[in-house]
Amino acid sequence: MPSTRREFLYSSILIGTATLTNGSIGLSSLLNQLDPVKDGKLVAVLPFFSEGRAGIGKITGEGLNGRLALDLSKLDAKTLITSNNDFYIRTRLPGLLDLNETWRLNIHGLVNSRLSFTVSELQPLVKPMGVHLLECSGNNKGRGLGLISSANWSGIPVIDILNKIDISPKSTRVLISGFDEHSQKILRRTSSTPGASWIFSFEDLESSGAFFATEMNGKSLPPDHGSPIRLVMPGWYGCSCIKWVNEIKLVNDREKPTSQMREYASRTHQNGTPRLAKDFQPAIIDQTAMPIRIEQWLVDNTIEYRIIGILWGGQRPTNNLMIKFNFGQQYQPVESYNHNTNKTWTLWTHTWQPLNSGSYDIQLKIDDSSIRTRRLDNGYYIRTVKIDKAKL
Ligand SMILES: Nc1nc2c(c(=O)[nH]1)N[C@H]1C(S)=C(S)[C@@H](COP(=O)(O)O)O[C@H]1N2
Ligand SMILES: [Mo]
Repeated sequence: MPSTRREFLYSSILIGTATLTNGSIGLSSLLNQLDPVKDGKLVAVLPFFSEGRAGIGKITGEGLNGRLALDLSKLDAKTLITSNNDFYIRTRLPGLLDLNETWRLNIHGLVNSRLSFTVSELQPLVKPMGVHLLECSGNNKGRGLGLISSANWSGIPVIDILNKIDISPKSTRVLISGFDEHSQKILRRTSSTPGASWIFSFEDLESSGAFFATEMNGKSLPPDHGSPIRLVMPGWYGCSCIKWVNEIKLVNDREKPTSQMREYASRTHQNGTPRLAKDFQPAIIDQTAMPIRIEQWLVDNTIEYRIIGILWGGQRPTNNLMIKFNFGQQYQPVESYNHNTNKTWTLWTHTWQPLNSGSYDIQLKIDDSSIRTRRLDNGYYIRTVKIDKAKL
């Protein structure tokens, strides 16, 4: 598209701002991000119905109550790597943690000799780890489903550390713990339990490509994201990605699940709360998709909608994404996307011309029974939009 055409489109978007109705998202903030692929004029961005905006784009609370949700409505091709300031936060720096003290990673349990590393001793092992997405298993509509982000990480593969340890043959599992002593009072409504640790099999750590992150987007790890060391479990829910890691304990199959594992048992799709850590299933994010922005366009004097969404989780790329706009309707293939990684999210777009006014529940599915999609199947990510034809 010639640049003059582009400029014309951008200026018409600017004029469009004045026509925004209450509850719509400010278009000016989308100006630099929109790719006006359509020959038309963007009129409005519609909000999702019956969702909260708590802590979206603004840090709320401290310590265990601290939260920041990403504003997903602004996500586009240029912001697929979340900046350190925008990356979602679930639990801020614990009040009792003094980052000025020398950090130690202590290794003990079923080992033939204990080990301890300082951060400077670990530094030579740091490598680029690439882009990986994190999502809180408690991601919810109260925060616009914004407890999800993606960053470019550097760190140390967990396997590289395990290889330095003289592990007893009796050990079958690895307990990874982080600092989690908070000075702040725990608010009941956030229903968070202090104490952050998770138990993994050696196979979990190896096959997922688990690593101890020390850098996020080329900067040392920010305090709220687990400075100086946090675990990243690629493809697993955020609750297993322990921050402020200070302890590795080699354990066996008799080890009980940690309080964090029990707290998150249902959100990580366990069958009840298993009595032993070994009976927990990997906290893997299944293949998932949801809409993030509903754009209203004027094209050749007719209103049409462009839905922007994301596809994330899963173990292998798919081209079987389907969409429907209410129960009872037929699913149809999503128009445009190129899914080639499961490490981070992929944008998709779909044009939609609803025939009637009303409320539409946008639901997605993967038309491939060999791909597990538990949260798509149970409707977790259905989002609702209200179309009012009289207002056009
Ligand atoms: N020490 C510690 N680590 C923790 C938590 C915590 O409360 N304490 N929360 C976990 C949860 S539930 C999530 S979703 C991720 C969030 O990481 P982020 O805040 O860097 O996005 O950290 C995990 N690691
Ligand atoms: Mo989480």
